[in-house]
Amino acid sequence: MTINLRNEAVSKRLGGAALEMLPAAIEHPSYDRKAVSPGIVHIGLGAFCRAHAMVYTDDVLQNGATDWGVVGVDLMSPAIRDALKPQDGLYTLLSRDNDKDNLRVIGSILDIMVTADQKSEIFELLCKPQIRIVTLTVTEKGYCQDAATGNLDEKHPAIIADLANPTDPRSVPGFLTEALRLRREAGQAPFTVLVCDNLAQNGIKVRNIVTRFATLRDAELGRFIGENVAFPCTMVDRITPATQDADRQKVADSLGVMDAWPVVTEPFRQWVVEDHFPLGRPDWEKAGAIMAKDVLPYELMKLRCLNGSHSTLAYLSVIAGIETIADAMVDEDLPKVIRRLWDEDLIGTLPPVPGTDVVAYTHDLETRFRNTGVRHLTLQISWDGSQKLPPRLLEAAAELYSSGRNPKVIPLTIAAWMKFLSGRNELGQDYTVTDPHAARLTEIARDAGNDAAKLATALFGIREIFGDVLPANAHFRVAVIEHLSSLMSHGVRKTLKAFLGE
Ligand code: CS2
Repeated sequence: MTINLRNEAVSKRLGGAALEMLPAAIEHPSYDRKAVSPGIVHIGLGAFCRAHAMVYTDDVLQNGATDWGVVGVDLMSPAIRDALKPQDGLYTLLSRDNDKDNLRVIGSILDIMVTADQKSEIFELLCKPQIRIVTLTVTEKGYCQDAATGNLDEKHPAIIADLANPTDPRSVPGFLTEALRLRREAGQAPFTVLVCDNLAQNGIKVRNIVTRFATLRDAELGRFIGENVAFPCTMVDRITPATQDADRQKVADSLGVMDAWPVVTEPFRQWVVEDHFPLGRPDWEKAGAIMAKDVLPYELMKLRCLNGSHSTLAYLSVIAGIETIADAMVDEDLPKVIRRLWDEDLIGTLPPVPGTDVVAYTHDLETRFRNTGVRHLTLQISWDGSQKLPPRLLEAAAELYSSGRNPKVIPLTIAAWMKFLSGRNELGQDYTVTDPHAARLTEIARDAGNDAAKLATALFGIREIFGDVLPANAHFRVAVIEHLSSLMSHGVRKTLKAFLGE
């Protein structure tokens, strides 16, 4: 990681010793961090969890709990450890509401470890009785799932490798299975696994994935995990783009010390958690989390309305050369497209959500998307479409068709994603298609060129994305191909004008 700061005067680093020197306006832990012991291991320390679960837990520690600190684990790279360890795990959360900033230093991460060189130490920690919860934010693709069914992708290279060498895992299912096996061997009751990624019924899906992996490894271990490990479902929400150098500069200027990896986010946050924690849990409800019996209605509302409209904005914007969500929201047509997505396609598919007016929720989303303080790149949201489109929009489309209704905007989004795979926008600029299936997808796009039917037909054939039902539906196929032909021949602007004029 390179850190370029203009302000040479800021040479001191954020850390325990710097807390007392921070300007009075900067909130920071007032609890004694040295008196806090770890109760949670968190896997995947990206920006999102540091704007979300870590903040709820910081609130709990601020309220006086001392046994729910977090040890972060990264399965991929040492970058986050190398940035945060010299800061004693502290980092700054910069929450921005247009031009109003709020800065807070978060203290819930006590230590950070990396599997590449600390695997046995991490497994040892995971066998300790005081670790009662493992939380995860590893993105949709991190679970090695078949996105269309939500089942374990048994052909995934990391799964094949982990089944061949299960005591030295590199995949998330392999890692959780090995940790649970070792913990059982150590005579400890299993920790609760709390999946904080955007999958509908995330706890149920990941429970099935891990149980399946464990069964392929050893049927008895699979049975043990399936019967004894709790995987509560949860809905997570806070818009958190990747940190940019300008944000580091802003934080350094405000704090007077350097933070190698602050996180920028919006003021809004929401967390709904299924209340099933056999070994106990922090009082997250005191920090504003909703502890619920049934999380599914919240998950569907958030995944479809927020994430679904994000993907719609993202693909149309990337091909039109619009850089951020806030820019897309001042476009003359794009806000109308997502309004139609909500009103005509999505809202009708949702079960009632306790205490929530879903139409008002979509109006609040518009306000959140318009926040110019959060530079959320449309290209970032475009990542991993093969994993994101099924839970966000394709499942809703299948439900609509099966009840005799034709979705209007979802086929347009799918067409935009297909067009996006060409890797070149309408201004003639190239961008990278980031996706676990990128090689296959971009090859199909290259091969099909400007032949909409050929491109769509080849992509519909990918079962892991589209499943079997939607590609067999003539209404869906025709609608996608029509939009795709229009995007190819007339571009985004004219396609949207024609679509909105219908
Ligand atoms: C976004 C999400 O990148 C994306 O795909 O849709 O990260 C979104 O910002 C969060 O889920 C908001 O909670």
